[in-house]
Amino acid sequence: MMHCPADTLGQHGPEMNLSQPYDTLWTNGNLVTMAGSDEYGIVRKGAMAVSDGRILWVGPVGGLSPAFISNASAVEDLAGAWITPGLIDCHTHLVYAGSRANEFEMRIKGASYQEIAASGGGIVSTVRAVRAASEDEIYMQSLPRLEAMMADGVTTLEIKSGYGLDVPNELKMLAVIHRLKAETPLRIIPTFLGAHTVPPEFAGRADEYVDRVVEEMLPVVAAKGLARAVDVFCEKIGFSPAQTERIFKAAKALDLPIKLHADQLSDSKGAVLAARYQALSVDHLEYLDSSDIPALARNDCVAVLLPGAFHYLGETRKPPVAALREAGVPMAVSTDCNPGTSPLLSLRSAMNMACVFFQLTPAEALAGVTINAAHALGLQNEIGTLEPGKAADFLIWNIDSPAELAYQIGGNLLRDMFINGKKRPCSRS
Ligand code: DI6
Ligand code: FE
Repeated sequence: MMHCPADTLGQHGPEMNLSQPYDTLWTNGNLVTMAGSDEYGIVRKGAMAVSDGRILWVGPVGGLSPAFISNASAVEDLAGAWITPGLIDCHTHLVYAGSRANEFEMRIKGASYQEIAASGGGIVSTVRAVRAASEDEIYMQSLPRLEAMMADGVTTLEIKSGYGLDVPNELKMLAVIHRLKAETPLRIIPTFLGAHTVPPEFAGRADEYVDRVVEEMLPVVAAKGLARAVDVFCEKIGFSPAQTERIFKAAKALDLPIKLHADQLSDSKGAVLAARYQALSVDHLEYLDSSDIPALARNDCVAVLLPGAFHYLGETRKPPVAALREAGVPMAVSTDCNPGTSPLLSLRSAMNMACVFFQLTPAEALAGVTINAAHALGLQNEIGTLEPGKAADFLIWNIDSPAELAYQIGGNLLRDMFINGKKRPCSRS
């Protein structure tokens, strides 16, 4: 469920002096704060004050004093438009080279994802493409994907490495991720996924590859400060729980938080293992056993649902959403944008799929791409709600109710995007 702090509407952060001049007062908006007592935290006829890129005050227009209004350098009338926090895509593999459309054709003709992986395709075919491409080429191929994400309202994007699988190529991927971070307005969070699959040169020697990840790759990535978290693909076609645990121990020793691709294609007990290591999130979870859910709840671990991969692989087994809800485990929703199992460039479409396939409510889907996605990145105090003290990342939509964000598939619903209080172009042109 949503993580709602105490109702802060109409209040301000303790360090903020409301009698000072400030940048902008947005008035007459329908604010979907995602914090507060109802599921959307709606403030109708609301106002939001923004200064120095941060939210200063949020509340009903009626609560504004004349002095506070006159301290604004600019007053913007929203004329009843709907405003939400910026959307957060907390699990993507958006940086890669090439395409796997050929594998899509093979799967439609009957081959399974596991069969394709076993015969030298799958993740390894993207590894070949990434190793053969220059940093510039990977950047130029990844940028339009990032622009498509933005056009749908994404202001924060996690991007994983994991198609390089040796020191120079993992560093090349991380360099592309950092360049996207430097050269676009998006808030980009890099994750190191050196243990995505066993590379061809280590075929049959997975443990030796794990040695390489632990002894060579992780120390370099940590020393250079290139990743905010470490992820592993814990699966029969990826790494065993024992191998995963070795990587978790090494990451913890370097003070890097962990995440896990867990229990997607089989019940490998990855999620409970990750919870024991206080993972920020466990992602996928189609095969998560209900008896493992209390461990997630106890360890404040977010369940990230990836309905794009479920759809694309034609899966039938669903994550135990009702039991996760019942246990109060926060659920996030993400595209899992990747070239093999989820070439999905619309976070709103992922929201729609989470509702249709996994029975999330539209409000839960929105929490899944705002506050709960922030939580899955460890950024719940910085972004994810419209609350005083948080970064002023917000969206103005052409909608008549917040449920429309999950209801409509495609279309241009976004009117304007603000990141750190600054207006950002959000069209693809
Ligand atoms: N996320 C992943 O990392 C793998 N599956 C998933 O949902 C596979 C990505 C790929 O096939 O390239
Ligand atoms: Fe993934």
